Amino acid sequence: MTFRPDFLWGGATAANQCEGAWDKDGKGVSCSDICTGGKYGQSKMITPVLQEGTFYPSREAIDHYHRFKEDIALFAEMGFKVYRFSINWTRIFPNGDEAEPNEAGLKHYEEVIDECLKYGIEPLITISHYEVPFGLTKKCSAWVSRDMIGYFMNYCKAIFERYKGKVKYYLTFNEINCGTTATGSLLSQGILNDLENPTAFMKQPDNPQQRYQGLHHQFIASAKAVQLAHEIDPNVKVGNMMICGTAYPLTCNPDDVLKNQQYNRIMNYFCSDVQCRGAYPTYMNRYFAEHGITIEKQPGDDEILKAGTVDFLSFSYYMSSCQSADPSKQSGEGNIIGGVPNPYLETSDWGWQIDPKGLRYSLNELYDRYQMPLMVVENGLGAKDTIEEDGSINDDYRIDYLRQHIRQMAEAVKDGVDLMGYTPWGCIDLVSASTGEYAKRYGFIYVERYDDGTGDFSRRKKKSFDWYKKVIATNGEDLD
Ligand code: BGP
Repeated sequence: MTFRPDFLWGGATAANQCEGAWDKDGKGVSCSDICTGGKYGQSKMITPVLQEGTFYPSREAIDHYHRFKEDIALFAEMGFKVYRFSINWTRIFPNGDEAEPNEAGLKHYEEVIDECLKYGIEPLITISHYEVPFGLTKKCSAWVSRDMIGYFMNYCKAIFERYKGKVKYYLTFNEINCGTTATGSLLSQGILNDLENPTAFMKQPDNPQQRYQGLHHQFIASAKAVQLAHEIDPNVKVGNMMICGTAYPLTCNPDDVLKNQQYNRIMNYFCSDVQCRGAYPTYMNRYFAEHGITIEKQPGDDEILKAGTVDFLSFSYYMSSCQSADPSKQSGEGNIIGGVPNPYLETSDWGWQIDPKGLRYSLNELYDRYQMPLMVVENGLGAKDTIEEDGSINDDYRIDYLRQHIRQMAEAVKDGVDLMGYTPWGCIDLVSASTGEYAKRYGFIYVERYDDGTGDFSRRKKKSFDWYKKVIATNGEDLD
């Protein structure tokens, strides 16, 4: 058997992309709630002042808030061992800065957790997945301010205490390294400097000084959360979560190789170096100096980072890219991680380059570097699905994508990587984070909801549903 017997097969979602019920039971407004719908090639908009008559996909999303029992029953039918979901911070602290948590929010997630446990599914909770309270953006520019650490710790304390004994696995910040790019400003860090006018999501004004200071605060908050979780319940394991944007040098020209090394350091390693090793890597000193960035630290910060390293490393993996030192090489459109297209790879309908072997390569690189258990907590193919006349959805392209990636995970395990689990993204169709649309579907379960606001939210199994069920039942041995 290739995968360990307790391998955590499952699926992943995030509250802002699936729950809907955006203003129910005392929930406040999150940074995702001010984003409109968009589509490939047409950026969604950030509207700090909500606009009447505009389509905001997170308002209803796929109504998982009201239908979680039906959805978890379907996950159980596939044999899930784990369900990765996020708690929407604004259900627990609507503006982020209240003294007491909102009981209705705590109760809701307790019901979700209990429903998972009923089927023997481990809840894996992302504490912050693109759901920074917009109240904190307005109050203090969110993670730019050190006050955020206190607000975040109140939130962590409330959920760690409430779910003690029920939840074993937490992730602190989804794709924390998004904060190394301008695209992460709002969703990852809650930074929005113009609070009056709409801004295109794909063209957010960039302020690296703010982003890197924000990251420092997130590192401290994450380290403190790891310690607090262990104090409250020593059985809990806390992981970090990064977007794994593996890059290759476009050519063997040493200039490309160096460019690529630098890219990988900033994009892929910086945050994990801090969170897994407990200290800033030395290569950042030069980067900060050359980019005019000064990180304001307080006495004791270095000790906090050392004491709060994570128990495991988790990451999303969708694609890879190439780096070139030649400025005439154009960046690939749609590849959110940027970079030059790889001539050896195929590209999805949304411009993401499909690279299963890159997953094996990345798992090996990460394991060699950190020697800690790894978990692939997002992976999948965003694609258009069609309902056939007989009602079936034959998503062979998705099965093929997942099969190839699981094969490469198996190779990595044979290479010696300690892999804990796999939770493909959007195990049920949901709203896309980058484009804000329903049409980009990832699920094993189809949801009848469309970008024009029609659809009754009903669920139906795709062909991949039974395929994944068999994969889980055979612990990844039968991928046909
Ligand atoms: C990651 C996010 C998810 C998810 C996924 C797919 O970046 O953590 O929230 O959405 O990517 O991306 P998209 O929805 O843009 O296709």
